[in-house]
Amino acid sequence: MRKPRFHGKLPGMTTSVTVLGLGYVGLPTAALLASRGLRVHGVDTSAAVRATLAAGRSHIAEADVEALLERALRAGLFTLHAEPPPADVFVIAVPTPLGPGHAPMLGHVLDAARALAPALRSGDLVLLESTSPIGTTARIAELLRGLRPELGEVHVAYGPERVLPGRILAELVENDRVAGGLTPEATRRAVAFYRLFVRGEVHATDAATAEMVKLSENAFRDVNIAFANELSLIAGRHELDVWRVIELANRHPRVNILKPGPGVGGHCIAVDPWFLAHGAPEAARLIPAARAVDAAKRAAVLEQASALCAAGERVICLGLAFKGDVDDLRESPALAIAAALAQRHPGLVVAVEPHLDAPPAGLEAPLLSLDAALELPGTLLVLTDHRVFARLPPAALAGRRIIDTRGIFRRPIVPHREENA
Ligand code: SAJ
Repeated sequence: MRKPRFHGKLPGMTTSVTVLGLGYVGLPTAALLASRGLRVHGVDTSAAVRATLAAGRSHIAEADVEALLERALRAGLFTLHAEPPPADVFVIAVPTPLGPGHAPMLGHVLDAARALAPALRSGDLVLLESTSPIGTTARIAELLRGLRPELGEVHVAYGPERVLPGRILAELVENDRVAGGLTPEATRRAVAFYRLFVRGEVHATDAATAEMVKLSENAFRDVNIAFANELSLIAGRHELDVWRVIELANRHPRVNILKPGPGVGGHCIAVDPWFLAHGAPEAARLIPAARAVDAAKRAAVLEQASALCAAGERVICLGLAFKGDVDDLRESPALAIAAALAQRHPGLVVAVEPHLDAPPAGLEAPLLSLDAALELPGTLLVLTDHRVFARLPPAALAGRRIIDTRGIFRRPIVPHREENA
């Protein structure tokens, strides 16, 4: 049974929240908080982002965020700022990219902490949500103590986001959440804050555990996708259908192999495992190995397509986004493979990405609509599992060579009995 949820105000009567970083996590979170009646100050260092949002337009393609944003603006509950205004709670949701040597770059997080320091009051809660190496929350607290030594207690906690791009608003509300403070009081306040809008359970822990939980989730996924990709490489050597192998292996009650693909993309799963490995390099063996398998899978797809181009064949790359039905190109294996292929074989590569109007930076190949591309002869290289590709009728594919890295054109599962019938 679920515990009763907190529906009232926070201890200390929270009425206002300042959200630093209005990207894929910060913007939906800010809009959701405003929809719960809280006064939300949105802070972003980009004037262009602030102007777009102030006009009621979302700069991220994410279901329902724009409608929520418009309502929040109309209600006067969401305002935009270059510098953080005072508030009861500060939420930091800025990027933490990878730097040279796979080292986490904490510059944006530390800048955000420095920026909010002048607005801090004693008793405020500072909540870090950015994916961060273990120990970052403690570092923020230390930084704030150094900048505002005269303040009484400031509560600092970590509350990692777990939302899936494409379903962000729904998952913000429905998913369980982990919240860990540097002190029991910071944990209590962080848990109470999330219970204002989270319908899933909110689990209390300490800050460092919460940091490792977040990293473990994405590393788990990366290692398991790498396993599926390794199987696909092995099956290829034996000329076996890896999809069939996985389908049948997954009929075992304790086996659940993920899907192979052209490699892992996005700003999370391809990046976060390094945050774990970097903190304890001598202990981390599987995590770097999974990253190496990912690189090997990307290279294998590129070589397979490149061999066709070398023989004079046109290759039509279906999809550039890092996964199906999103417009996000960050760390996309699809884009990386298409771009490398086009660079090696100018004039022989075209791309289809229904979410874009023009080829993205780095891709020296024409971008065609799906219909226009299917008018051309050539091999179809499926790189992204967009639904619009999967729904292509068999007639549109007839007589073509297809490299289906995502398995979208496979026949539906054939039950064992029928197969043997
Ligand atoms: N992928 C495969 N095979 C699979 C599953 C995924 O190749 O079986 C690929 C996708 O095509 C994509 C990449 O992996 O390129 C990642 O996609 P995803 O849908 O697994 O995850 P993300 O990156 O969109 O979001 C992840 C989620 N984390 C987990 O599922 C553990 C999300 O809950 C996190 O909030 C998000 O990272 C984040 O921000 O950390």
